[in-house]
Amino acid sequence: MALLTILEYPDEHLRTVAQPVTDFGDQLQTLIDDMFETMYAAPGIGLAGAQVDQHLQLFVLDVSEHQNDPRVYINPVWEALDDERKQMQEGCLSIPEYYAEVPRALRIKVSALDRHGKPFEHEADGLLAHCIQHETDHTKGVLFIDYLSPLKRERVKKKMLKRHKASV
Ligand code: GNR
Ligand code: NI
Repeated sequence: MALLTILEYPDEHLRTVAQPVTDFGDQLQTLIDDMFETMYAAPGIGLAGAQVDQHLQLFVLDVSEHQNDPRVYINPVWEALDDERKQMQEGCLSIPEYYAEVPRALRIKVSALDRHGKPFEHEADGLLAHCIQHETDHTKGVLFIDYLSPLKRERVKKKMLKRHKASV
């Protein structure tokens, strides 16, 4: 297993629209294992391919209290089950140390493939639903700060550029 490098905003690669996964071979299995290791080490509750510069429609997540419920979603699609939305404080491993309230669908149904290409679907609410929407956004090159005002987004960008300069 290996720890992967997580891209940080405003890295333009985070804006890449991911391709569907079609090959469920060894390379994909290694990528998934490495993504779990990277997510748990960060630590984070989710990690999308785009964040480790792999522009495939996939993400891993684990929202359990004891980090013992690893899940993989490949070629995911979700739909809201009703009109109810909820604000939740979000963070992103690609935008370290910045948190903001983001409104998202409260209850969703998600359909995806597992790591062997087998379809599954389930309903989700609360943190899991937020996380699935956040991760699916990554597969489209969308970041949670895109839902904030342009002014706030500009402040985040400045803060991140300063941070990257400081770490050189
Ligand atoms: O670790 C993470 N926490 C989090 C909190 C609220 C909503 C979404 C997330 S996902 C984030 C990890 C990450 O950046 N995934 O893309
Ligand atoms: Ni993220």
